[in-house]
Amino acid sequence: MNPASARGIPQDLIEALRDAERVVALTGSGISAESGVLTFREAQTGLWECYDPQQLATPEAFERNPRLVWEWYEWRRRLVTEAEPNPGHLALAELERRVPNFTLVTQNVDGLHRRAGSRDAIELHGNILRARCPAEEIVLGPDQTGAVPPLCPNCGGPLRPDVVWFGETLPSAALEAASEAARGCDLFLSIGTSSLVYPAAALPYEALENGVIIVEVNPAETSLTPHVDYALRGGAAKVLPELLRKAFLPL
Ligand code: BV8
Repeated sequence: MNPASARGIPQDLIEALRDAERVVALTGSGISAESGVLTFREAQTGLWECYDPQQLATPEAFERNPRLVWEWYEWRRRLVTEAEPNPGHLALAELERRVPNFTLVTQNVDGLHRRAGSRDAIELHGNILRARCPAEEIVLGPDQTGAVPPLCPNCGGPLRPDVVWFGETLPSAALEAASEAARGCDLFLSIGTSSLVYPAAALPYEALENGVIIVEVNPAETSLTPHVDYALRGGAAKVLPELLRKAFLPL
């Protein structure tokens, strides 16, 4: 399908969003780019520039060098804590209030959607602000022990970031809820994701199979682009507020 690549936002999309009963938004690290948070595939900086995130975000890396992996997450935790939600995050929190049935699904672990006011974001890949004990499946807040990585207060084993690493399965309840929402919605927004990481990247195709209108918001083309109805070329922090303004301006 050749998407309407939008210089402006097509009127029929504005009306489709205004009339939609059930909307799903899937976000990736691109929506946090304008908050100053590196996207997952951008080159890292400083101490971490010689590391490939995909090599660090694995259980094998943590097994091999728990201190290195924990310190990488500490660095990222500090970055996201200093970051602020941007108008793209805020627009999705507003959309949740405007649409009768809205589901936000995020691949991001930065917690910025919650800070922007989104109430029920489905965090498919976990949350970097939480840690957990793999042996006891308990989830803890920030560490007090000072060890690196911190130790579980119950069993004394090393805690790990409460995120899903490559090679690990996603939380089944979260994935099932996201999949059900994608299959049953009227309009699906894919925002700020290269659509490369599965099984999250399968969600827009599940919507497509059910005749759902698919909209992509991304300054660049992705593997999903040929399949969408509308490809809005631009940053989420600009495109999303504009889309909402046009769809929900006081009539
Ligand atoms: C699993 C948490 C069972 C950690 C992350 C087929 C089926 C199933 C699995 C696989 C499969 N093929 C391969 C696999 C394995 C793997 C996978 O998908 N690999 C890819 C690379 C091929 N999947 C898994 O391992 C998953 N587990 O399936 O278990 C299994 C196990 C083994 C083998 C088979 C099956 C687990 C995946 C979860 C990994 N954890 N994060 C952490 O963050 O530290 S994923 C990580 O990538 C982040 O969560 C990130 O969100 C996510 C996806 O990346 P994007 O968000 O898309 O970010 P990216 O940088 O790529 O793109 C940014 C986009 O934004 C760009 O398009 C850019 O143009 C755009 N952009 C930039 N600026 C803006 C913007 N957009 C809008 N506005 C802007 N201003």
